[in-house]
Amino acid sequence: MNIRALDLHDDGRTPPASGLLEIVQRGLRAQPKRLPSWLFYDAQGSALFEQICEQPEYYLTRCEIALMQVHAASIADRLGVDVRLVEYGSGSATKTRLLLGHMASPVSYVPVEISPDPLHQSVRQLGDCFPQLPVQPLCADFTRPLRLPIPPRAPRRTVIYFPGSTIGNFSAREAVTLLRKMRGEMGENGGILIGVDLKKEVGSIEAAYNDAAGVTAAFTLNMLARLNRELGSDFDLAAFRHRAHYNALAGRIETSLVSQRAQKVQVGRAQVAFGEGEAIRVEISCKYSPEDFASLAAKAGLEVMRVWVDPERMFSVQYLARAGSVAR
Ligand code: AVJ
Repeated sequence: MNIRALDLHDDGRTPPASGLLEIVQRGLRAQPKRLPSWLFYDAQGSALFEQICEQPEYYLTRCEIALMQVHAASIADRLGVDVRLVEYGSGSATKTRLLLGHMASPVSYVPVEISPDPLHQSVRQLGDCFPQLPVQPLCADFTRPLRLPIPPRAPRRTVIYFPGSTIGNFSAREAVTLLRKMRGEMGENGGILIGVDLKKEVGSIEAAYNDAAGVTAAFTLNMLARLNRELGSDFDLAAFRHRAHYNALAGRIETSLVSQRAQKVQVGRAQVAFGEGEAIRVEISCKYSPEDFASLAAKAGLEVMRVWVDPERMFSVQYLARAGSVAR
C-alpha cells in the first residue's frame, strides 16, 4: 500500500517537483521536526506494513476484511449496477476482490497508485480473478487532481473506494480537502466508499500501534533506513526509538521517532542536530466516532448514506454521496 499525505500544511512536500532530499531536509529543519508518512512505503516498508496487518494487536485490517466478508453483498447493492470503481492507493486486493465479486456489471476498475510496482501487482491480481473486468490503472498521486481514463462504456455512477482508514493519516483540514477533491471527481451521481477506524477504548488503539513483536517499531524505523539507503544519510538506527501514543484530545495516534541521545546526523549537505529525547513526528492516525466523521464529511459537502460496523464497533465502512443529492 502506498500513501501520500496531502502536500498542504504540515506535510513537507510543497513544491510538487521537489526531490526526496529537499522534502526531508525541510521536514528536519521544521520545529518540531517532522517527516511525511508516505515515506514509510518503499518496498521494505510495504512488506513490513503487510506484516503489521497480521499482528494480533492490529485489528484494523482484520475488522475491515471481516466487515467486507459479511456485508459485501449489501455494500455492492448500495453502489448499484454499472459502477466505475476508482480505488485510491493500491489497497489490499482482498477487500477489493470481495467487493467486485458482488458488484453487478461493473464498468471498470481504476486503481490509482503512485508507484508502478504495486500498481502492476493489483492489475495482475484483479485481472486473474475477473478476466472480464476492464482494468484501467492510473499511475498518479491521489492527493492531486486526477485525470481518470475514459471508461469503456458510460457508467451509471463513479464510486471512489478508499479503504484501510488511510483517511486517518490526514489532519482534519487535509481530510476535508481530500474528500472535496473526491466529491468533484466522482461527479453528481457518484459516491465514496471509505474505511474509517473508530474511537474506542485507548488500550486497544495503543496496542495496535505498539505490537509486542515489534513489527510496527521496525516499520517506523525503516523510514530512517530508507533515507540512509536512498539519500546516503547516516541515521544510527540504534539511536532512535519508535513511540506511538494516543492523544485523546485530538483523537489520534501520534507516532514519532525519538532520539535516544544528543547526536548529529548528516543529510545531504545538511547536518541535523538532535537533542536527547527530541522527536521527529512521522505519522498521525485519526480515529473518528460516527458523528465525528459525519461532520467531517459535511464540511466537504458530503452526506453519510450508510455505515457498516462490526459487532464490537471497532471499524466502519461508510458510503458517502453529495449532500442533498437524490442518490438514486
Ligand atoms: C495504513 C494508514 C491505515 O494508520 O493504521 C499501521 C498505517 N501505521 N501501523 C494506520 C500504520 C502504523 C495505517 N494505515
